[in-house]
Amino acid sequence: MQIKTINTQPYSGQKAGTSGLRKKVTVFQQTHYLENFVQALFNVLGDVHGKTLVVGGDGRYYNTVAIQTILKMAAANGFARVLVGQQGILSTPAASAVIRQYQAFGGIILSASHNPAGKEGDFGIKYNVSSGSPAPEKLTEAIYAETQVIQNYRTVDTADIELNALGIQQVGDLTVEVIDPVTDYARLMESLFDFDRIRQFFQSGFTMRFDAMHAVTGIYAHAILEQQLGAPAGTVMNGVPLEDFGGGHPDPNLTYAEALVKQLYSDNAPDFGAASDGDGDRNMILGRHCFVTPSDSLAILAANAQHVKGYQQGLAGVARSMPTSMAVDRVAHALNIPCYETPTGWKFFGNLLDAGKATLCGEESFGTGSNHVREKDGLWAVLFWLNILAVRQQSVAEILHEHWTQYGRNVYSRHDYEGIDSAVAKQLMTALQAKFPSLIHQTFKGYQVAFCDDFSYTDPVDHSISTGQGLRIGFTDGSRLIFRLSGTGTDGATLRVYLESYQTDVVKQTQDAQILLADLIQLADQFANIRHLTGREKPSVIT
Ligand code: G16
Repeated sequence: MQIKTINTQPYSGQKAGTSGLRKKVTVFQQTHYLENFVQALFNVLGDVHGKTLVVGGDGRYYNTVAIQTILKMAAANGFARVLVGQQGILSTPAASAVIRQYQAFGGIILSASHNPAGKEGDFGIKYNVSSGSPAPEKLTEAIYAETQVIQNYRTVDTADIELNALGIQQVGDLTVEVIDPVTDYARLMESLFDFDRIRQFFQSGFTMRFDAMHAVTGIYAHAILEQQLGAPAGTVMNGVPLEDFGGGHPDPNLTYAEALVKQLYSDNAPDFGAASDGDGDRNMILGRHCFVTPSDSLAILAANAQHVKGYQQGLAGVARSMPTSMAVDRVAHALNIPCYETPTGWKFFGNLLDAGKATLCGEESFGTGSNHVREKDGLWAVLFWLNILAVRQQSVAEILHEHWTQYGRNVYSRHDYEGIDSAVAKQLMTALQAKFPSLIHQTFKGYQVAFCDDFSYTDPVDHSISTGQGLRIGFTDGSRLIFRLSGTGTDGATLRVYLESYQTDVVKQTQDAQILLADLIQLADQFANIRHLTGREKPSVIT
């Protein structure tokens, strides 16, 4: 088969954000845009002869077009084998699991996660290394540098590869194996959780709704929840993956998973509700008339890990991203295990997991996971909760409230201002940081400022340093205000304001977070001048 070398010119801005390169589909459709990025990646990887690559995506518009391009380029660049999900499908955690199981050299995941899909929507590409972890910053920076000097790319002249039928095909010297996207992942889940017990739990009348939001987890949830665990048909809603995710925004939060939330707060609500995102790595947990914040969910999983077979030998440690509430820190303290605080982005957990320093990790952005893969894992979190519920035979609300009684409640909320002008967003952050010296040690509404900084992180394993990871204002009672610009959006900028206080009064604990945080919400506006600078009266999303 003839290898063709095609001349090209660099595109500016092929820089990975919090999780890979995410752009509008129309940007990816530009001549050689995807090819440039993929060749830059292959150039940085060096000699890939004899190596195995995993390829798959969340099924959004442009997924299979991109996969055909990548397979042909993989053949031309010398890979020996590519494992690709049937119809080009692999959820992000499943891709991580497959990379690990088959000891692949790495994997390419096509996804823009929770960002909307379709012709006018977003597309994305990211590379995961042999541990199954998203590429570290050193690698993403090297890829970016390569995109800026790229002169040509290599591909082969061949017909499209058949992605619908399972099995092996040859593309020149490259072996392409189309694999079932669910099988390996489902087996891994069965090794971690007590499927028999969960099956009995469903048989005893326990009810749940899982909202796949017309995205990739539909396939996994139908197979695992309904077929393997015997949940009644209809448990999975919006379970047919669509190229445009049904026109929705597959972000499992209280705003975008509104239909599910309504069901859980209705008179005949099921016992348990959960949702996942576009590529299956996020999760939202709901009980009857109750919402569990991702930060609380992480703390509860850590506190109950002894009930779950895959984790009952104990946790080596836990890790959370900096803006995630400190609820899990309290559990770690009680368990006498370390708790690590990392910048936002799952890639920062990779070294801790590889080094055996952390077993469970989580982020406020609806991400929870463990050392079973190197990505956050939506369905895994749902199964973890199901296992705990089946063992404890209590409702979600009972478990949550007992947790708060024991550890206190880290009252938490995130306010997002989406699609604001990028220049305004930068100005807001610069002005806020400039104010820090005037805030330190001052008292506002009874909150005394203990520290203000721009979070930076030194990785305890490879000692790499990441700076500029979010502005923090910490108060003497442990409350925090954090300001960060999103690294995943494609429209203007998104300002995220994270609010946290600590409440030990068991009566107050059950009040609405927005009420408990009212003073901090006002202080955030006072310090950062949000309404004035953005012209927004209120956030676009509150979680
Ligand atoms: C990605 C990363 C997450 C991170 C999130 C934050 O999530 O994988 O680790 O917490 O971005 O996004 P932002 O920078 O917008 O706050 P995902 O699900 O989009 O891959």
